Amino acid sequence: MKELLQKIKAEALEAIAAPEADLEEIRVKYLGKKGELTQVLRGMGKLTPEERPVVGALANTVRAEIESAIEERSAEVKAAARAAALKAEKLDVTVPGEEFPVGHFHPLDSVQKQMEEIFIGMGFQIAEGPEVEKSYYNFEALNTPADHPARDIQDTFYITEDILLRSQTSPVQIHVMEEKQPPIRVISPGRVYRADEVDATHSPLFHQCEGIVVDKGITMGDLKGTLEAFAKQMFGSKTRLRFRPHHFPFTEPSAEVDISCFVCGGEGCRVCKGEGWIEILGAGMVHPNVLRNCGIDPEVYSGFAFGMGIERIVMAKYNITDMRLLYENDVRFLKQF
Ligand code: 2NM
Repeated sequence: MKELLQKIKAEALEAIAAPEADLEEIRVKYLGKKGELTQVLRGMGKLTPEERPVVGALANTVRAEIESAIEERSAEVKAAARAAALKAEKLDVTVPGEEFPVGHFHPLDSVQKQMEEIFIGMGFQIAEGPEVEKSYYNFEALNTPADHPARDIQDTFYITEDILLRSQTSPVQIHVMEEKQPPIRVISPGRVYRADEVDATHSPLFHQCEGIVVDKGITMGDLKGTLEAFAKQMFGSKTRLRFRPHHFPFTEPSAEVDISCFVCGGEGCRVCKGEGWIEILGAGMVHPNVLRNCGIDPEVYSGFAFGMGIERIVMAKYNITDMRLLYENDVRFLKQF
């Protein structure tokens, strides 16, 4: 019987050591309820009382040896599998990442946003309105009757005789004033249209940001202070303003406003074309007729208004000499801003 046990042990250990060993199958085959070792133990009844403990002890040793061999091999197999998995999943964290292209705002949008933030910081609200307007809101309410010469340079696209594409964003402000009494502090950025030929400085579609403040006791001083605060934030803290008398039908008095050149500081350079100044906006005190048209009493309230072209500011800021570049959406151009 001892020889049988030794034979079982030798076979089992050999099977366990085999390269493709199925350890569970081996365990069942040798140690299971119907396994070879169990069969031997069952036959122990036939042994003499002297032999029994000796064979029993040997059987236990053989069982323990097979068990530990299985365990050892099983640990080896697991470790090998893990090592293989780690090798297969190896991640080289030093490999440079794949570039993920991220877009950014168009310069017209980023400048408009910057303007909005500056005016919001001064207590203004953003007002929006339709691009298709009644002629009344684009012209008549703004003290610009049909025979007014200002209509020529503001010529726009007509949908019908009295519905048109707005040539300025002031109609938005007319709506605001019609709907609420002062205090009013709004800006209206957005698209506007004019019947202009395309060239380096003109486009039938462009962008404006207009603003209006109406309250008791608003003066030209408030206009200058507000625009100066805007210009210093937009173009730099050393920026100075210059007001030149002008005419707009919807403001009285009116002015064109220049900023000191943000490149040369006023010395004269390529950007300001040697002038030292760059024209950026129009402004004035809201005409009493305009206030009256909106149901606001000019004897009680006064206001200032201003308007600027966003393209013009983008072009000055980035030294762009052809406005068409802003609409062509050539990525090689847009990438630069
Ligand atoms: C400008 C220049 C001056 C303006 C006037 C108004 C309103 F609605 F109050 F009448 N809004 N915007 C205005 C004034 C616009 O653009 C060059």
